[in-house]
Amino acid sequence: TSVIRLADYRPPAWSVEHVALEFDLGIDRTEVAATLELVRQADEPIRLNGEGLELLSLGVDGRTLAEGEYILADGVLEIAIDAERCTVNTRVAVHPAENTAFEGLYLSGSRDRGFLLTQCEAEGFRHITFFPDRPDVLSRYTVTLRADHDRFPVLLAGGNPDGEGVLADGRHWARFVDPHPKPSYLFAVVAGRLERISHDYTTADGRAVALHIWAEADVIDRCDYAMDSLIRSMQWDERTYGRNYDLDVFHVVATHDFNMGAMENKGLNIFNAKYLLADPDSSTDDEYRHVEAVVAHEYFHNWSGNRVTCRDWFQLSLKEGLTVFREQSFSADMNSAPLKRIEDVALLRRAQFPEDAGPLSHPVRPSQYSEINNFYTATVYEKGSELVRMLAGHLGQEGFRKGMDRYFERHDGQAATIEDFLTALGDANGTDLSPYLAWYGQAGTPRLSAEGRFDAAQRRYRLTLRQRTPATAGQTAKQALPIPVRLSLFDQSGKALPLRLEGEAAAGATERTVVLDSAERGFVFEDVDASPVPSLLRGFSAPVILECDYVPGELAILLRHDPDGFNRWEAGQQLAGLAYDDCRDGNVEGSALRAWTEALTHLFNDKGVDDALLAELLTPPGEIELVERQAERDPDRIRIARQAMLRKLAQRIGAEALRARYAGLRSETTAALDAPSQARRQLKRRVLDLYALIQPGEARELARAQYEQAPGMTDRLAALTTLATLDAHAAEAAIAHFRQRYDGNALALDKWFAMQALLPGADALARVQALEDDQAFMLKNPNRVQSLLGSFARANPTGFHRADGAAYRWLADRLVAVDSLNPQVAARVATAFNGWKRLEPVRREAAHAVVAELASRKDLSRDLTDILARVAL
Ligand code: B3K
Ligand code: ZN
Repeated sequence: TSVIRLADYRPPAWSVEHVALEFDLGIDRTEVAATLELVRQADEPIRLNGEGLELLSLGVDGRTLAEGEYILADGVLEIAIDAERCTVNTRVAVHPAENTAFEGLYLSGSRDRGFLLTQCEAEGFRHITFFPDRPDVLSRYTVTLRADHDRFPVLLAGGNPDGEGVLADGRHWARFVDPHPKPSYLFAVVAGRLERISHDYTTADGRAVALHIWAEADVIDRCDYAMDSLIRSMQWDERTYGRNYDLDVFHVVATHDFNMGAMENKGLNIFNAKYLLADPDSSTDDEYRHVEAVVAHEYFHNWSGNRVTCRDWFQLSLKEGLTVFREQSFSADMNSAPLKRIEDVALLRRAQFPEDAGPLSHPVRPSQYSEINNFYTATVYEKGSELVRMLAGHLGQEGFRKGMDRYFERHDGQAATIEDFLTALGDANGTDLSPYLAWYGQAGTPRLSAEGRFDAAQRRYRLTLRQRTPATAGQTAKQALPIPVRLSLFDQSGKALPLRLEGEAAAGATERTVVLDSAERGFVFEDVDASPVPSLLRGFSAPVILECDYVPGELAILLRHDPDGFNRWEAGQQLAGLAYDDCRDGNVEGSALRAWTEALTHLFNDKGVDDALLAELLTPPGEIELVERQAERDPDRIRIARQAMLRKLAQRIGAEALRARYAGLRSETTAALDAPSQARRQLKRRVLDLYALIQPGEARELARAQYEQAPGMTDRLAALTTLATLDAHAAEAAIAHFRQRYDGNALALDKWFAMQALLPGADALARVQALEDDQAFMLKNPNRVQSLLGSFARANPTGFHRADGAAYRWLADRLVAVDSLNPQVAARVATAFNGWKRLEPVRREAAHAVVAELASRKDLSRDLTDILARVAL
């Protein structure tokens, strides 16, 4: 397969000033006529991308080209021409109902009731028409849709409406004009039977905007929370970044058939229903927050992505890292900032750190790819956001806003690079941010080690910071990066000390940021009376792994006294890691295990601790994160050790206290969505799960009762999970009840599949195989595949990594089947093989055989082949 390299970037040889598209829509066959106004930029032929298109006619400046006057090969239509400008006309046919890859124009739902829609990012537009399908070609679009009125009553495209009318034979038409030049990946159309909810919005700069959320009739009553989230997102971007919406209409459409979360098409966002629909009876609290976050994310792209887009796909994080950062800030403002930070850091560690440590590791700005769709990764998104966060921290709130204003002003209507971004932020603040560029080009998670030495005679504390980044796949030489370390020093009573660095006149705040910009540096703090406890990397000020030889008692001090919720949690996570080491080593009397259980018991009994924070504190790092603490990776042993530490904690808190707390939380049960109610539900779940470790019989009865009386999905699904984890057989009746209660509710059924796919242990595979026979299971729906295959392979370590390799062989077989329908989804699930090399020898051998066999096949898609080739290396 051919490799695309950043170093080979060349500007487009022809630009497209205007494109007029006319669609004659049909489920089996759609014809697309395109008129491109091209302008020469370099001495080269016109090259248009096109894949899977049936070319019906081709003309230049009104003259039909004969065969021989153009070359059509390898997905490129080449036309040699002398003129400086020209008009190219093409007419092609495509076949939406046959498109199971969900890229380009395809059918969502059934033939007789479903609707047509498009997905273009990254390179789907070339499946619709011939075009220079690259993000640095920005054009104005006029789109005309024609279709049968009864079958396709609603016709939508991005841009402002520009007329509609009736045609002969029961057909109708609608036209849309988008005044903002955009790249082809932001193009979208939707056509079919859809209902809508609407809201009249006025932007801060006075534009009247009609907001419409569209969905099929059976789910339209579940769109209100999305509309509420959209309005709050628009107001937040006006307030926080001074960014206003820029068209007269904004459409959002829900589909059950989508390869990813959602898509920011200009003026016509399209959402996976999972991230748009919400109601208390079928959505959990987490899902409500996801809807809010994804609606915001796609809306924020209107500026960070659409008005300023990417020059090439290597710059993907320019829009994605930045937009994730904006979305995270929004969610922090809407909810609790420390809890949001906990959630984000936990996700980074669970999803990005393993990616960065394995064969699929790549820099936030990759230097090469063979399939760009495989680079919509946790590294580009989540680590990319962490890099923006470091820049924002460096500039401060006001400076960052000034820098963003400059970036949007300077690059509005352009396709920009990551250098452009850093330069604009730096210029607006009179500072040079280029040292941070190194973060974008270097893969791997830096290890930050910290060593403190207290000098009683001098009343000084010397903190030595060092950094080192281990070699990653294909990148062995690593350089030192600028690592901002926000820190405080606490005395033994838990009081934060005013900080004065050597050479400074007076002590300042109790928290400050130092930057480690070389391999090693020492920082000397003056006027320190006793050996302090350092609190480092506060707020997770850089995406690194901190290595600091804390004794458990020091972490216990931070866990109890740190006034910041995030740092408290972080101290707890570090202490839990040490407690895990004790359990792993069979050291049940270990001092870390004791310190952890004691500190948490103390917090459990402290009525001043917020319910949601307590629930987080009671959750140690998950099985996937803990593999890092294991030389020989055996998921069964990891689970056993983790369960053992949790049982110790439950014993230390005590059955009586757990039961009483559960009863208290239970008595306040409602389905209300306010933060305290959500927090109670979350804590109740943690408490019941701890209780189940020491009183399984009683916990089962409590879970059963909670399932039956649950007022909403959060309590219902939590109870079902607890019940099934305790004893899958005893949970059968409840599992069957849930299945029947939600028959026909696709999103609820996805949770039902996922819940069972995640049940730990060697019999998980048999359970998953039985679920494949359920009537509601289908390989052609990405959400269903993710909920059963994806959950099992990516998030059920003891189930997937069965020592006999049976689950590996089963997954390989399914991947081939999924790949023949939908390569993007197959490739995503295949990343489950990411960590096979570091498994213990028996599992490693089993996985190796399967991965090598798969990787040698010649009949797989480019998407899946690329993942397998890198994983197998
Ligand atoms: N930009 C889209 C992702 C497109 C993925 C293409 N394979 C969603 C988002 O990040 O907002
Ligand atoms: Zn995005």
